[in-house]
Amino acid sequence: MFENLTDRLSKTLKAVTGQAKLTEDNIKGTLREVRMALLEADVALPVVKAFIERVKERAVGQEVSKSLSPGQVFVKIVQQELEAVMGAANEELNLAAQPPAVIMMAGLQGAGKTTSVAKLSRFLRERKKKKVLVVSADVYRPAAIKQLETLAGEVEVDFFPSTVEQKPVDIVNAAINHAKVKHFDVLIVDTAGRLHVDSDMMDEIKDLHAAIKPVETLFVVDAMTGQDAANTAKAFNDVLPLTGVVLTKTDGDARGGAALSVRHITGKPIKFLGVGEKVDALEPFHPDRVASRILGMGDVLSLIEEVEQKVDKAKAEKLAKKVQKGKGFDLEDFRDQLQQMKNMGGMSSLMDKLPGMGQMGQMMQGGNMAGAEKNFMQMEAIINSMTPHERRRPDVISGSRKSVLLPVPVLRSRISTACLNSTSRCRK
Ligand SMILES: Nc1nc2c(ncn2[C@@H]2O[C@H](COP(=O)(O)OP(=O)(O)O)[C@@H](O)[C@H]2O)c(=O)[nH]1
Ligand SMILES: [Mg+2]
Repeated sequence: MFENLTDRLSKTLKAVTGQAKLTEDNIKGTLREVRMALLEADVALPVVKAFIERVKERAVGQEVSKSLSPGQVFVKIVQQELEAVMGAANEELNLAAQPPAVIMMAGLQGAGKTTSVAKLSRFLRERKKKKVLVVSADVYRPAAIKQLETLAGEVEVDFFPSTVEQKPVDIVNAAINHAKVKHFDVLIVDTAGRLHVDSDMMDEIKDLHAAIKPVETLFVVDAMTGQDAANTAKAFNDVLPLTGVVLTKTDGDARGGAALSVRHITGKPIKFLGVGEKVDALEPFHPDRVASRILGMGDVLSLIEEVEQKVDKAKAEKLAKKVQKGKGFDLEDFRDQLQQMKNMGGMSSLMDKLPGMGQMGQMMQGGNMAGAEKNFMQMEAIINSMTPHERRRPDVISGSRKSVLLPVPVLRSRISTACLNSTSRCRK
């Protein structure tokens, strides 16, 4: 999902990350690029405008953080605003109701309602340990009822039978009674596809909603319809009080306009993403993770935050000054660096969070990475075993301990220059 948008945005933002300074000019240029990228991804215009406005407002006159370059600050703002536009945090289903908690699905023909009923049943049964009953109120197509029955069998939840001769309200009331008697936690109601301009069909679902009072009314919509997904959701929401959106077919959507528009346009959160045809292809929607994915940054923002929290900025500056003054880098300094890296979760954790490094990290995990981490630990132990004098004067270190430190280029040069000016103790 989001391949095109990710491509465009990460290129644009890469250019600004390196900038030492953010000026009105380079912000303007970058914002223009971001705006184009969003429009090409079919994000709704009001969303694009509001987004750009917010980023601009925050980026100009942004206090520059101690640990981040202005370019990085800009990327962080874009990330945070992407999250904000999509709705800050994952919104779970609200199932706090007298059982059965009724969930009603609504949407256009072919949006993925029936498939999503099955996926959601499976999710609730497996992950939330709920006893789930499903029922079809799609009385216009006999095949639709049969489809739900088959899917219910596949995900191993109970199916409440219905026929095309029945009225939707009667079907669902009977299912609710059955669920009460049999102690089901959740009842999911599948409905027929309808257009928001079809007033008879909209009246039908309004009446059904009023009669069964679902705790969740989910609008199921195809991500590939882009900003239209948000507009249709809004039109439905005007008639039917929706509690959330299931965005389907995101596996086929390279643009991402729907994911970005729905919240802003409808005021309702996306609660789940459909990510494939299979019954397990459902993911709770996490705006923060999706924002990272869109920026093609892996989880670099957590990394930035970690650097801010965990790297001792004052120590780093002192070291930089020391090195600049030609006082050199001793083993105390090296140990500090090792410890700071350890604070951040070690090398493999760093690699994992780097953009495009996910796979590389995995490849290295088994071999080189583990070896490197072990080396670092060994070095730290050796340095810890030294006297403060030895740490400041690596030249006095004797042979076997020295050989462990020699693979580190910066230490090798320190040790060998020190050795040139030193006594025989060093030469071994
Ligand atoms: N690739 C993909 N296909 C999906 C997804 N959700 C549903 N579909 C497909 O969309 C088509 C219509 O789904 P269906 O549940 O019958 O739609 P309904 O008319 O709204 O009930 C079916 O072929 C599904 O397999 C999804 O997340 N990804
Ligand atoms: Mg259906």
